[in-house]
Amino acid sequence: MTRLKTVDIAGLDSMLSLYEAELIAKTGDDLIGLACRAADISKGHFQKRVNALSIGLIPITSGQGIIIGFCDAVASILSHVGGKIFVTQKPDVGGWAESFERGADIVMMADDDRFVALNMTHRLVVDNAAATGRAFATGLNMMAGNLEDCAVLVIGCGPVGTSAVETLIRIGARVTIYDIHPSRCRDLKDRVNTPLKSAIRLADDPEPALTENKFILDASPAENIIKVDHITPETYISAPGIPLGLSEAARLKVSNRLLHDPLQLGVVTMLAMAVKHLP
Ligand code: PYL
Repeated sequence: MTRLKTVDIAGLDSMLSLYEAELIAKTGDDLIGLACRAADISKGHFQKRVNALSIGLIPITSGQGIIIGFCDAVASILSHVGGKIFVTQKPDVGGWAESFERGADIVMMADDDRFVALNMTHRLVVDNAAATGRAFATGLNMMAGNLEDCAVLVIGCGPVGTSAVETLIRIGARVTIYDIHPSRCRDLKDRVNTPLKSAIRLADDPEPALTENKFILDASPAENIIKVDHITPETYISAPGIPLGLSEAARLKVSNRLLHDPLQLGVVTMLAMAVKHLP
């Protein structure tokens, strides 16, 4: 998983309204709408439960340590969609103690390997990678109109790509997967939990796959893997991968038929998945 840098999330809070207006223009719905569709819950269920929730964000110092602005960026996204959000004064154990003292219903934190939302009352764990894969696959489906029976290329067979493939198969898309490490493609196909896994095609060369597929989900950290010649007027790209895998010319050519953000869609979808089973 690529580690975000402070520069990736700088100004995210002040740009949220503009970001959401662009999301509505691309997909027809806002952050809550897309996240609820990705989590398969109603907006009413989400808003009724989220408004009653207290959510604690705990900075974590393990591994490469704290990313300046990370917890504040997550807090600004969550505040944008509802709920009582706080970032703990202390990191790690002190943050856990504060979350309990302040009665947090959900606690969120990230180390170098995982970013999770923990539902304290129902002992549920929601992983950002799983939520992000669902969100960006759902967003691609919304941008494109309907991906049922459509060919979709997924680049990157890690946790985000795996979740995206499962979501796309549930939607009824015909999925081709590519990863720079072929074994990861085979592992994904073995790991994907769907009876339709046999329908997944494996690409060993990205070039023909990028030329043949008009619908692309890039869940890889590869830079400049999607080039201007791969873009047609019918191309739609959903790109949870960081950094963005399009060349500058490709990004300009695909115009607004591109979904990409460092945190927004995955964080709101985590929250939707965390409240899904609340009574
Ligand atoms: C969750 C993000 C999305 C993309 N990459 C993931 C990442 O950067 N993970 C590392 C997060 C570290 C956070 C740090 C802190 O500030 O608490 N431990």
